[in-house]
Amino acid sequence: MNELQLRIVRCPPFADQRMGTAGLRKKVRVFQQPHYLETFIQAVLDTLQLPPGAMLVLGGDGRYFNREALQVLMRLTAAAGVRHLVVGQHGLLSTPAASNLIRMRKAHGGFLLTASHNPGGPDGDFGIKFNMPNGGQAPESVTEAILRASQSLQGYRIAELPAIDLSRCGVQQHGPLVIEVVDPVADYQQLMERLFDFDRMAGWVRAGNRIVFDAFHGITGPYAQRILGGMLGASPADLLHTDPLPDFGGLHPDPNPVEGRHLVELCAGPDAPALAAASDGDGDRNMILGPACPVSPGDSVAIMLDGASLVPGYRQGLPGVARSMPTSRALDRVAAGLGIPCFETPTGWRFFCNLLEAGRIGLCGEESFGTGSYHAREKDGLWAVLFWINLLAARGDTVPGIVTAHWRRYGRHYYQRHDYEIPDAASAARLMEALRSRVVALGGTALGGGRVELADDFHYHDPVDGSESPRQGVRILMDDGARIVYRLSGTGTSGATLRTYLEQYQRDPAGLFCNPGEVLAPLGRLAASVAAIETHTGLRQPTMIV
Ligand code: VG1
Ligand code: CO
Repeated sequence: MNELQLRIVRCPPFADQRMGTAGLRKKVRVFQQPHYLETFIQAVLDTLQLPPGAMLVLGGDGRYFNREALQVLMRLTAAAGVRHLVVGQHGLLSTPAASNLIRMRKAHGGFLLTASHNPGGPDGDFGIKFNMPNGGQAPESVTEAILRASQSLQGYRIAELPAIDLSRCGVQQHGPLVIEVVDPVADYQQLMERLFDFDRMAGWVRAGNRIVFDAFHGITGPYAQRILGGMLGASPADLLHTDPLPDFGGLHPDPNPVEGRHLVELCAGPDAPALAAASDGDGDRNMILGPACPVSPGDSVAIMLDGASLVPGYRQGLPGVARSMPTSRALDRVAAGLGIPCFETPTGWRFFCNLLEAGRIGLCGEESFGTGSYHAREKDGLWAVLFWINLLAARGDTVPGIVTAHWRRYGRHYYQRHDYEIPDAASAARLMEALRSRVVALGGTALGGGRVELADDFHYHDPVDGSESPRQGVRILMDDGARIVYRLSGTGTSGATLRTYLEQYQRDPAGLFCNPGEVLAPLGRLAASVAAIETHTGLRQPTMIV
């Protein structure tokens, strides 16, 4: 068998390859600079020290630069001694499907090419995540080591390979390197079949319950066609934007009520389907709506836990659950009722992985339209849609029926996120520092008509590996069930985004059906004044409310 021809390329290091909340995200043009992509991949490979002959999973969400980056990845990983690459056909794999493949194939890890819900195209964003052998994103200790490696690299090693054809499934041999091109949907579909009652769900669709799903020209189209269309019988006309496109067809694949306003409008009208849903660019987020009833992500995960015993993959009970700190505390109430622990972690899926791996939790979620379970080590958009379909079919109820019953039983957590886009990152940093310096003194004081019960900068102590993650967001908890959380986004590619998260608990049955915007407006004003947002940034209003 021929050896691979290796070439060493010398170049100065880059200083800015720190991974954020979920991987390294930069403008496509930054990744297109000579040596930029190669340096980062080399830094990952140097840090990991994979055993000779290792196996890796590669794939992405199909966005602009995916194809070119994959060819580079194959050549660098081959040069590092990897001998088996499992690659999604056409270079495509959804984030949860990639996580599953890494686990199923017992690979040594995987590179996921995606900037998730960030815009795509030549002027948009690109990104890379590295996932570990457990299928979850590299933890902070590893991403920091990768950063250090990238900052001292003097070059990289690349193998000479022909342009690899990824258009057909099957095994190719290039000298000692095996490249296995796989159907991106098949293993994922089998995984879903093990978790859900597809007969019952298909019966529910046959009974006239219509599902509308929007893939925003991201990765989930092929998955939705095969699973929602093929297995459940959803009408092809109701599966929208299902071909993955490099620029997402000009859409912004971010499943929230702003980008998905057409679904909100559809559900508000007379032709509302029984369930409408959407996912993001890389397939790990979900938005769920029913007739005149958008479901907030915090409610969604709480309702899933409440109904988990009706879904085959969860019938055996769950050891515990988790939510990211800014996510609403609706989940905590259901967990308390079941007598199971509810962990509170920093933002970003990687913090759930230790808990999932240790069997401490079986279900988890984030306010940012992300929900997942023990079945993978990433959040999973289509899985959440299937979970809801199974729940609807098993309960024989509607989305609004399930949601209002939930509020009546547990009370309602009114919830909104106000984002402020701040062009000058330095002033955003100053705002957070000023807030940090005074937050502790707020404890016990009167604020906005209530009393502050707890005020701090969230510090996470990982109960599994003992690692510490300080400074994960400023939170102010009031004695009347209100809460404000502040943090800076870790997924943007220019300027800074301040996220303020607002929550107000309402137990009174007479107050369950108010407009969230109206309920939370005073808290939004309080949040802006406590952080002096206008003084620091000049912004008088949030840039986006979800
Ligand atoms: C955002 C969300 C966070 C999510 C992350 C990745 O991070 O707030 O909850 O885990 O995106 O989601 P940030 O740092 O911008 O707030 V995605 O779908 O990348 O994969
Ligand atoms: Co995503």
